[in-house]
Amino acid sequence: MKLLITGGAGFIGSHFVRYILKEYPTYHVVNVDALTYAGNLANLNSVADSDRYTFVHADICDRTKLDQVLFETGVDAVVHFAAESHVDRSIASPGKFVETNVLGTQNLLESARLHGVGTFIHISTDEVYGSLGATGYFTEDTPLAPNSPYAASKASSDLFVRSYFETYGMDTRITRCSNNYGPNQYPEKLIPLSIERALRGLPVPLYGDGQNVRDWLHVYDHCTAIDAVLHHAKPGSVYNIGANNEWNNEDLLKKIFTILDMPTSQIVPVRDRLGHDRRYAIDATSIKKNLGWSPTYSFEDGLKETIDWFANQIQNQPLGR
Ligand code: NAD
Ligand code: TDX
Repeated sequence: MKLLITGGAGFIGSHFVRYILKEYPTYHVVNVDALTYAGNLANLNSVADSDRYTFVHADICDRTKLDQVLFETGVDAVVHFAAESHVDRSIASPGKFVETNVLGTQNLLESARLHGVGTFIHISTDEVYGSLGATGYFTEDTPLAPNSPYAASKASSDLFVRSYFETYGMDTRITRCSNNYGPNQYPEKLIPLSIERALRGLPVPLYGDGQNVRDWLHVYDHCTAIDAVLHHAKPGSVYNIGANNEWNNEDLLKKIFTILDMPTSQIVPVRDRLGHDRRYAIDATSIKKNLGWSPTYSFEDGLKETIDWFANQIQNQPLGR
């Protein structure tokens, strides 16, 4: 099988590129990435020389280039990670999120359709469902109610993906995952940002009252879930992915500081994020029951491994590239 992976130089995409090349020794991967601030080819050093891996430096908004790549490579499936992915950046500057996440996705769908690509997997997020109160879970039937410009752009792209299934009968599949953590994440999201700042002796910002809740999943477990969707899901399907691992931000930061054996006085409450979603929690029953997937990482081990990875990076080179 030959896969076109977009955003393969980013956090989750780079784990998935390496995962596929390792788990499927006959598969080929073509990685299309624009190398924005979040893309880092060093994430792919271990596979860069593989004759089963090709990197194409391209923007998913560039239709001519996409058509050329799809024509030349004749891929069987697209796994679409490329996106602007950070909520705070979407609040400061929403336009880019519409360009990449909405227009870029539609561009890619159209190119894939015209080149007869078999399967199109769209990597989405639980944020498209909006915010939960203290109880309840997002299921695949929860209505879309995105709150941030990032979430709105992802929900819009989900709807375009759905329309390509309904209108053209294209084999599209959507995954909606909870918050990922693990090595190689750009240090702007809560976990990598806190580890980096703690290790550098800088204040670690905690938004608002610190009681917002997220459901954390190790990036490796996200990769195995996408693998299951790629090989076993039906056209038009939607799968939620999560680990039943809810933490409020204050407790999570305290846990990180405990593992680091550092004083929590470095955690500093700051002004809340605008429109800050209170709680995300995923009901992953469907992917467990229908595709036999389940997460494998313990949060304790995954967090320690992630902290070690960042500590090692900081020792060897300055971050904030
Ligand atoms: P990331 O920001 O680490 O990486 C995004 C990648 O996409 C980068 O390599 C970047 O260079 C590339 N890219 C951005 N714009 C592009 C464009 N116009 N053309 C081509 N490439 C472009 O993101 P991530 O955290 O790895 O997230 C990957 C996907 O998973 C996104 O679609 C995101 O919405 C989704 N997701 C992320 C999380 C999470 O917790 N990080 C959770 C659920 C879903
Ligand atoms: O410095 C911080 N302090 C803080 O308290 C940052 C960066 C975040 N936070 C809070 C905001 C959220 O409640 O931590 C929580 C997690 O924030 P982010 O890491 O920015 O993630 P979130 O907004 O939950 O979105 C993430 O999960 C879903 C990813 O960024 C998205 O790409 C994904 O779709």
